[in-house]
Amino acid sequence: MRAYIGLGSNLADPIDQVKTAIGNLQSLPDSQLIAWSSLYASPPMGPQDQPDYINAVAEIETALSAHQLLDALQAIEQQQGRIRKRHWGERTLDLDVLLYGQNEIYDERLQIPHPGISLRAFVLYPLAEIAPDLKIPKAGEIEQLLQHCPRDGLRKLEKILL
Ligand code: ROI
Repeated sequence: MRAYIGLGSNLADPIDQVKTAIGNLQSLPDSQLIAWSSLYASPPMGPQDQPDYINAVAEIETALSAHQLLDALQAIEQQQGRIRKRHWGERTLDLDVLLYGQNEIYDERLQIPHPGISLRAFVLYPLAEIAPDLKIPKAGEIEQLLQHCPRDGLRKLEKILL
């Protein structure tokens, strides 16, 4: 299955956190890292008294189920010493399953497509960079969503090499 993963960090050297996490995605079991976006800096969504975020999106091909993938992503978060201080607050590393094929999954652990996708510049722009022709279940063509999504202070940084 083709899956897209959102990465975000605003604590403990966020650029390094996101780079390390993309490297760790290369070691996901039964999966292959296909593509990853540039890094982006974005003002915090949520409480404003927290540092800017570094965001990126990665594409994988995986034989894991969506829930197995979530488990594996949470293991990476833990391995990188995840700290989350408050709801909608600063965190060392967030890894979200944005899309899992064209599947729609809604349960206690997973909401796919991720509910934030179509409104969050820090998800949509990096996602469109690596998948410009993507169709998002329930939301539509990414090209169309982009046109209605202001950049909200999003800044494109470097493309990282692994
Ligand atoms: N804000 C930005 N800019 N980037 C994020 O990744 C991010 N993640 C979050 C909340 C707290 C909603 N705000 C964010 O979880």
